[in-house]
Amino acid sequence: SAPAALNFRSVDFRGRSLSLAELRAAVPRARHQTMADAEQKVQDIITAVRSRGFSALAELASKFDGVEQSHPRVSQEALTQALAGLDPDVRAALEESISRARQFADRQRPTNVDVSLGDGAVVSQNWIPVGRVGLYVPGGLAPLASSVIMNVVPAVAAGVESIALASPPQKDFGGLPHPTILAAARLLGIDEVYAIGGAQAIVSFAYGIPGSGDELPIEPVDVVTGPGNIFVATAKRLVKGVVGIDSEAGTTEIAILADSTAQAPLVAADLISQAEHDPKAASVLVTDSVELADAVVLELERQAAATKHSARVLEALSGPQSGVVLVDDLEQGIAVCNAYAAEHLEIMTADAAAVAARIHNAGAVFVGDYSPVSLGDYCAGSNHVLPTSGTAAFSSGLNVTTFLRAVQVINYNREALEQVSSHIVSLSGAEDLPGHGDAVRIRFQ
Ligand code: HSO
Ligand code: ZN
Repeated sequence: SAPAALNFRSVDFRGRSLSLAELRAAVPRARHQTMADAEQKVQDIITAVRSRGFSALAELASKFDGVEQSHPRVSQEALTQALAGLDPDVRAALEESISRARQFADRQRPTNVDVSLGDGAVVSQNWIPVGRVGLYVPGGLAPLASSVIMNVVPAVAAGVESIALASPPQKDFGGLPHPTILAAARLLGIDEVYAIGGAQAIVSFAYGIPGSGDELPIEPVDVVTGPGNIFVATAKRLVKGVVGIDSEAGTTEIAILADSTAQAPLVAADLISQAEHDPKAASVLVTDSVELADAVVLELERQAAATKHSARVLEALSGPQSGVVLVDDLEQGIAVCNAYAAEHLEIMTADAAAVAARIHNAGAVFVGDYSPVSLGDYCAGSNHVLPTSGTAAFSSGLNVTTFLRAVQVINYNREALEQVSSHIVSLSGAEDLPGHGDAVRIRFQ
């Protein structure tokens, strides 16, 4: 079918002084209704999976993936075969990506602290890995083998002992996840892999699935991570509290802050690179240059027509979640970007590093013409599982601390406790909790 025409919307903020709340409301965004619809669908999946376990998973695999499944666990032979059949160039690329991700992750582990607050009074903070994690790797519109790396490497660096991975079953591959995804899992030494798609994978990890007879169970996990579409992100939001999550890493977004020095062909190519993920993906240009905005629209038209996933790209670029935001100057541009809190923010301005330093809301910041999002997606060493839809204002991209908890340890001796005992008694009285004070006093009677 002929691709739709490009309709890259334009929002004009010039000459308007908008509050943070007004900026947030006015930036291009997906409509709220889409979120509510997804929530209802995911709620139904939670109910089905929790009440009917593997038989619900089989029904969902049939309905969404067109695959008939008896048990979703992928065999060791399938993992071994996938690695054996992996294209050598792709293997070399995965290995380079793994090596860079490891070097960065290994340095992220926070150090424990022991603080002495007087003789015999020590408090410590110890970073401890969670016991078991469930990692999700998308495979719907594209098989994101690189997401295996982005999930697994920080979990291993954190010291997580039990790691399970899920990715959608593929009709074209005998109901298994995509072979490149299986090969990447094998390369990283992961042997617990499931062919489960989208929201149902998140739900299976969060609640676990009991086995019966010789059917292996899926043990519940402590933390679920991974990128995905709106259904995956919604599932993570709904199971949060039952388990920990990394962030709501949903339908991808790119914002580019550019001035008149930016090169329109590069700006357009990067906007298209993320629009390619999903017809609902967001590509936003923020600029104080009308000339650049016009040049980018021409480039988008030219490049989008020629790209492989043209229809998907044009739909994403033409949606209400995409467009150009015209600003008075860089100052206002920075305010818009901080209000938008993009998953990925590229800075293509004069002195890009100085501008980047003023960004405090973004999943990840890409500085200058030679740090495109594609670099971060595959091979920068940084992580591509990042908070979307404005959640970067309060959550972080996937990293080693996603899999760690800070446990505080309190170790006072008799003299050290005695020194503060009167303060404890006073505060316990002030809070009308005298039992708290008594628990200290009894030690000195
Ligand atoms: N841009 C996606 C990640 C990805 N891209 C994987 C290609 N492969 C979300 O950050
Ligand atoms: Zn991408």
